[in-house]
Amino acid sequence: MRSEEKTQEAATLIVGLGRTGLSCARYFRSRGRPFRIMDSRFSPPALAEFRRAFPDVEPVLGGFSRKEILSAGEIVLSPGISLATPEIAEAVQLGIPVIGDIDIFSRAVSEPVAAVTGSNGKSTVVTLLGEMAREAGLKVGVGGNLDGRASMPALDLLRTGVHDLYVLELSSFQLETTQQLNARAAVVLNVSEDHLDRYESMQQYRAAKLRIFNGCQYRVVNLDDPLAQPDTLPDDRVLRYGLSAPERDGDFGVVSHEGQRWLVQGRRRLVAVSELRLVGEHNLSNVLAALAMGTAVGLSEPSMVEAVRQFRGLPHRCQWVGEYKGVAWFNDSKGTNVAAAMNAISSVANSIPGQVILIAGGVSKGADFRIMVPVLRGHVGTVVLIGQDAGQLEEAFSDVADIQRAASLDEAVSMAAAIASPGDAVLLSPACASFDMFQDFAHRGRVFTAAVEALQ
Ligand code: UMA
Repeated sequence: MRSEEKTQEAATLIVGLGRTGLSCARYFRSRGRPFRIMDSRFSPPALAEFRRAFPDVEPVLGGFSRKEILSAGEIVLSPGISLATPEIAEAVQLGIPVIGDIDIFSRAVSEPVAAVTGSNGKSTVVTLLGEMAREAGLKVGVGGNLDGRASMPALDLLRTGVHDLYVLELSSFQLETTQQLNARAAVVLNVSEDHLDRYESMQQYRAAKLRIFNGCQYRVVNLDDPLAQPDTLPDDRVLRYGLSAPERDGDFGVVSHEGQRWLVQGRRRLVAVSELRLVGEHNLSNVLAALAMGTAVGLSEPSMVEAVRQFRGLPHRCQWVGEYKGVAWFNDSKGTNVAAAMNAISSVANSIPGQVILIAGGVSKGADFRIMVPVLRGHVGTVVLIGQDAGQLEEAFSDVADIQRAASLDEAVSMAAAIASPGDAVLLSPACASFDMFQDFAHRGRVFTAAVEALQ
């Protein structure tokens, strides 16, 4: 065998040609490292972009070639592919190193990394933490698992220059292949059933999440969720948070003081709950997690508190849009099913003195809207209905709320504005899909936001 062939065979093999695979390819090329790339699909999502950027590399497509995999010097596995995939498991058994993009990332950076995982709330905490760092004047790179137009896989963050701090959202899939993250601060927000199609048990899923603490300096611990806590904790470099009054001076928690609830560290009041634009108890927990993480990476308290006050939430998820004439407006266009809409209604209702005016409707997907009646009762005075299945929602809700019908979302916003009184909130949480009137939920949310902003 000629020596160049031998080198090529033993090269790094990237498995997966999605966003992660592409980011790994770019990274290796920028370092002059040869690589091969494979995907089990014939037409993986990043193929066209890959071919444009790397015309000299022919991807192996349409299956996992055992021969290619077992002759690789090192395998970089994309998060969507399980380590239990037979060809990958065989490679592991043969001692071929199988790593992920996060391992490569953590070896490449010397700046501090704040790492966040959990079953729920990851994106909120990561986005808020990024805002806190920006408010503190840092150049911050925010990415990882985080979904959305502006977000980047971890390695792509390195292409946008050196940052003072990296804030990564990490999934259990990414953590499976992460040996030593060495984060400055890490948190598991919560652990609840998820991805059990990939894991044999909750224990296995939880174990993947807890790998986030490998080699980290500061562990941030949620006192309210035992499953999210590491099995052993050192005595120092632990920051704790929870929704109760703090037991220890450095803990973050919630207290009542003169009729107001406050987020506190120890006995120090940081920000009143009424000042937050985020709604729902789960979000108080998310804000406390971000405060603890920010403290661990050395952000100043005034910048963190200011960012908390300004934070409107993630786009289309119970996002605060504005307050006009004493009425708060929320965009929960991502509430495309009954369960999501019910959560949004109770979160908003519990954060305001008045009633909720709900804008709902669209494509019902066969849902049973009567399930929502107990949540509507006492909280929702009027429902303004839009979309093709408005009749089904009217039938379910007409005993508990006033029903209005609107021909468009713009009209629904005008009707809601005319009905609402100071202290009320108008919430778009459709409990339905959007494709009868919009391209997708994000388009629906943008139309809503523009209509609300036009009220001014
Ligand atoms: N796949 C194949 N064959 C392959 C490679 C992938 O069938 O050879 C399938 C996978 O089974 C999966 C899909 O393709 O269903 C995507 O897998 P991928 O690893 O190529 O995904 P990427 O495009 O690299 O995106 C991944 C994350 N996706 C997953 O973990 C499934 C993205 O998180 C993440 O934003 C991105 O890396 C950058 O870091 C998305 C996600 O849904 C938002 N994450 C899950 C979640 O949040 O619940 C974990």
